[in-house]
Amino acid sequence: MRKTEMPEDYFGPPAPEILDIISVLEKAGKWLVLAHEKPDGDTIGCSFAMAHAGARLSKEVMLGGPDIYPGRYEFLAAGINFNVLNEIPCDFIGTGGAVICLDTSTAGRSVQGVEDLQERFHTINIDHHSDNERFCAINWVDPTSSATGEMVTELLSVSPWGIDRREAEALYVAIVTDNGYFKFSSTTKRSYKCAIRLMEAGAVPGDLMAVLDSNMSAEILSLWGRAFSRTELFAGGRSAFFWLSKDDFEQTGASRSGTEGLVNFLLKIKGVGLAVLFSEADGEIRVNLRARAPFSAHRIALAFGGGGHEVASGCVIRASLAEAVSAVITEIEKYAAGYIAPR
Ligand SMILES: [Mn+2]
Repeated sequence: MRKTEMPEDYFGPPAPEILDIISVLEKAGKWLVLAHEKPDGDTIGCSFAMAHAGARLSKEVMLGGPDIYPGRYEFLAAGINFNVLNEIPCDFIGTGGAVICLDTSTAGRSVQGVEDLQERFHTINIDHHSDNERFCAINWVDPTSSATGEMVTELLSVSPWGIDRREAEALYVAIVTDNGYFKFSSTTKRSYKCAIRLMEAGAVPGDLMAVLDSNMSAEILSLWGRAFSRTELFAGGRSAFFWLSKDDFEQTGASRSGTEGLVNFLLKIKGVGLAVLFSEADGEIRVNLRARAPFSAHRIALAFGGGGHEVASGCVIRASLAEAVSAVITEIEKYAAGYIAPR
């Protein structure tokens, strides 16, 4: 076990919830670690980090979530199994066990029944979404964090357990995948402090980036090519979109998770502050939104019953592809009219 020294005030005074979480986890012999549905790098990195830490502390650990996770994060597993769970494994948690939900804003995004566990088990919610529904007994919600990975970095740093190399790698991936490799406006001094802390614990950013950046499949590249070829500007060049049909996924052989990171490319177009990807699935259109200030992706997602962050949000629209595109474009044109394009 490697544990690095750190000045006591490195992150400032810890939130009161951190100390509660440490004391609960210290006592709990069993940890059920849960990632959110359609898992991204943040929830997966945090989940593997907590699962590794639990195993290192000789806890009985079960890691899982409602959906399988993208293969590009498999290198973080290092022997830890990820279980696709349709229900909460109450038998596993037993008496005195703890449930840890990571990066999960609502109970609906977790394994079914998680909101009903408070009476029987210790439930812990660690998240940075401002719209978090606080569905656990302990809810540590910090929307100033660019990733839940920052919060888990602080948690492990403040705890007597420290951070080992595998945990540091998983948390580094959690942070950078959520803040666009320190490019998004959500990135703060604290994000960099966490990165330094994780490097001190053994994470090597160049090595991790090489792995993260070199594991696309030819199928995914073909899928992205189709989207790129359909790029369209609207709202006076302040917004751009592209789309993918069900056929595109079938014909290229790319999986659903193959769209992760794709929508960000539209923000590379000069003057574009709001980017939209429409992906057709069974009976619904998934809409991914990314924004640069002063635009808000969250504001558009909210109009269609979705949620997320200012810079990255999403929603699901039950309509045809053409109808969904038209509805979102209309909403954005109305909204973007009063804004000046970003620098
Ligand atoms: Mn996140």
